[in-house]
Amino acid sequence: MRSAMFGRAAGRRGAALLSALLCLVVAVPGVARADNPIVQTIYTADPAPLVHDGRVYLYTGHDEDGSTYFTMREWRVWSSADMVNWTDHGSPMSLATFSWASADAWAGHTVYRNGRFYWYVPVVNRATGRMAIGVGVSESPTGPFRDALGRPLVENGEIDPAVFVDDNGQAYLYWGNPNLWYVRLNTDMVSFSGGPTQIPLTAAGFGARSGNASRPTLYEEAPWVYKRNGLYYNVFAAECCSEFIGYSTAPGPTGPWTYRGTVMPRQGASFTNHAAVIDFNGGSYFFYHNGALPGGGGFTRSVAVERFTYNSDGTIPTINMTATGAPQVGTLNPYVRQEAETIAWANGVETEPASGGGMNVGWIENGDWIRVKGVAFGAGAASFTATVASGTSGGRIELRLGGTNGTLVGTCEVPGTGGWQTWTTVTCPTGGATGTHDLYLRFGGGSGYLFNLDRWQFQQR
Ligand code: FUB
Repeated sequence: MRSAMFGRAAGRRGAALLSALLCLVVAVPGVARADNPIVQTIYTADPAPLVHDGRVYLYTGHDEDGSTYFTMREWRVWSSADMVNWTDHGSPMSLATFSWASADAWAGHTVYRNGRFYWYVPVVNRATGRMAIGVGVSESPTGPFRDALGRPLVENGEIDPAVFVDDNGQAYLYWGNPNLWYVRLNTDMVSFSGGPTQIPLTAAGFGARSGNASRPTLYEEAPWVYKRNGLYYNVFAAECCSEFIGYSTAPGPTGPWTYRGTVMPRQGASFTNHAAVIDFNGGSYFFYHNGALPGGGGFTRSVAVERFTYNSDGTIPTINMTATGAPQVGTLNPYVRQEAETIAWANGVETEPASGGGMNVGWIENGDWIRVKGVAFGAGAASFTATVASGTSGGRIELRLGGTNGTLVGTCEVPGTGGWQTWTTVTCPTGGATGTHDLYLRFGGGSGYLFNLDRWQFQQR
């Protein structure tokens, strides 16, 4: 996966800029630091979170580096139990999954039903040249996903599928730009009853837009439909360009909709936005995208998240983009195996598929670092173990608390192992790691790429 944002030559410029942006804050121990956007190793777009078994699985698109259009060839999955440390699960679905698709791996949505995960995505149908909606299916939230049908589920040249399953089991697929459509899905989730139906785009339902006779309402694209306390919500991208996020509510899943106003104003250096709303562990979360990473913009976007509280009447407050993001839910346990690609903030590194499954952190150079937030050491750690590989002569992992120059609680030397996927385990003693801290894995060594890191774990005193 050497095409990531901070890949080899060009990527170093991005990494240097990101370092420069961050050093102002990381140099001061104890100062809160940006956690948005969620992913720093690649550009991500079009968030679609799913809560399952105590974790949030975040399905995204992937804007290619240097893209000057919505150049997107694969989808990505991340997950978190605490909303700040996100595990990279790589790309379990791409255009190649759909033999009939030729381009545009755009905004999708994943739902769980019948023991399976169904991922609805818009892609170009090679045979017709039109946007169509396909369905990936997997028994695991992290895939791999396969084509459920071998053909589009539905095709009318419009995009941005979103699925809502009502309490009575009836599922609805919504999608559309410039129109807004729905169809009733059967319980198999890959067929439907009746035909696609247009939701009337009225000013009362979706707000009035002026100066655009062909698009008389604010509705643009990206519907996200859910139900809360008996009220149905449709949160959508409004009035391109640039887009803001608006929402409507209804007494039923098909309307009639009433426009309720702005959720997120036009902000954030991307002319599109794309929202998703979930509840997790007692909090409500609003996902969106912007152009906040170095090199970011309308075609190089990044997914971010904010926590919010509904107003007492059920309306959604105005939510602004922040660099701080959502607070951590709980802590991270360092005494169980942690994947190296579980990251609150990454500086200079990338990820790639590991030979033994999952992902590893790679492209590590002298001075790069990873922040893992809210690590609960308790009474103290005695040692640290990491699974590493190096096709050169290795380097070292400095374990620091609170900042890249924070208290050094251990240093692990990493040897050359004869290959970037030739894994070995290194262990080093640690001292002074007690209580709960942000852990910085700071990498050091000579020039060039030093080593890869697959996983790590502390041992208790
Ligand atoms: O990412 C490609 C397109 O941009 C999505 O399908 C739209 O929602 C907009 O975010």
